[in-house]
Amino acid sequence: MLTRIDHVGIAVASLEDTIPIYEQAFNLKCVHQETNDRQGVREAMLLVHDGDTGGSYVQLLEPIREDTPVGKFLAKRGPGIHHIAYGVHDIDAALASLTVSGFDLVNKTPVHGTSDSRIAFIHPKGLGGVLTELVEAAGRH
Ligand code: CMX
Ligand code: CO
Repeated sequence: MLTRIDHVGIAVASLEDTIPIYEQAFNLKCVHQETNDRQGVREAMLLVHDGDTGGSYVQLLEPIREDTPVGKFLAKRGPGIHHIAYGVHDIDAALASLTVSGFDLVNKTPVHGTSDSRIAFIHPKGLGGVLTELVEAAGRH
């Protein structure tokens, strides 16, 4: 079902401050930035590896308001790893399978993600305390 690690999502207070640190530390390039109002974030994607099934990235996340998942996370825990995201070929099939298996889906149907991907979150409680995102890249369905 999973094709790759698509990204590791990291909650930060400031994209401007953190992007150069990651670029310098690992010689990464920030290849994309966007604001996702529904998710309540400004995000930056730093490419780690461009593979056959799509890219792997570090995703830096800055909240656009306090009452958002990343805003609440930062206030409670401070900066750090917020979620892991796996690539899938068919997110509808993946969600159907997880539903049958009884997992607690935050998104029962896919929502809009980075670069017009389709994404869905699975609650951390059922997955060892790790908030998990599935990503179907644009144009792959
Ligand atoms: N990782 C692990 N556990 C987390 C967590 C995270 N990122 N965020 C919250 N939790 C835990 C809390 O520690 C808390 O646990 P306890 O009950 O044991 O204390 C519990 O979940 C509830 O915490 P909360 O602060 O009250 O958070 P909410 O229930 O309001 O929301 C969640 C939690 C997962 C439903 C919410 O964060 C969510 O909907 N996330 C999906 C959307 C998202 O994260 N968007 C931003 C990223 C966008 C992108 O990647 O594109
Ligand atoms: Co993400």
